[in-house]
Amino acid sequence: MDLKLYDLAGAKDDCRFSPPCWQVKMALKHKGLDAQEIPWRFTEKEAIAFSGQGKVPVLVDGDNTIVDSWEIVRYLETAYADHPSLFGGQASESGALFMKFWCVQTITPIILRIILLDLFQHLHEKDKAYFRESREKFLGMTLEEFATPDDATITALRTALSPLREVLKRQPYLGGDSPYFADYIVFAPFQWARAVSPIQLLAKDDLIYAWRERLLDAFDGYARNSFGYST
Ligand SMILES: N[C@@H](CCC(=O)N[C@@H](CS)C(=O)NCC(=O)O)C(=O)O
Repeated sequence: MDLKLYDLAGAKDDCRFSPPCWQVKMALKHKGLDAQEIPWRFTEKEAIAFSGQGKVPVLVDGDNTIVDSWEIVRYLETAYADHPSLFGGQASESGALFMKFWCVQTITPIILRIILLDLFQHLHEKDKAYFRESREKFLGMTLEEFATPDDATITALRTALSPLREVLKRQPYLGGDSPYFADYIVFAPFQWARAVSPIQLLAKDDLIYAWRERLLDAFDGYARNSFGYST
């Protein structure tokens, strides 16, 4: 087995903050697979040109190159069907797909407002101008205008997370008694924040905090042992 994962890094090689990369890394651990995690910066497009596009995660598995977190995870589920399942069936795969879009459209944008300036500080110097230009074009405003790392935004995040909290009142994971891929989807933006920002997103008595702690400890503390702030 020769798995390689191109993984977004900041100024420091071990500062790994990309949510889609975190989804894939947790999925690999769930499958019991080890990959060489190759640090990659936004402006190193030539290093992943072989994949036919310019974004990470990129997974190389022998002769196969797979891009896009969702496609990578579906590939792993099929190629490593005899390893623990990430979905457990078609219905829960569909549920995870809903979770992906809920996260990307509702949760990630609020976290971005909170951590954006800290994130910018952690970028490699060679990425900063590209990041500022591309994100300001996308946002239609400067990073500083978009960022609101204040109590009101943290409250908005905690309110938006209410559906997750309701599930966790009834069971320890979205997957029931144990995590499945949807858990890693929602966990990933918390790893994004943890890698770059000291801001406390969750109250310590929140059920979501306890769920995040369990996932930080999963796979022998794989996520907890990654570079990040104790939040
Ligand atoms: N749909 C893709 C999104 C991947 C993506 O946006 N990756 C970001 C890092 S989080 C990236 O590589 N961006 C490169 C760029 O903005 O130039 C997935 O889920 O894999």
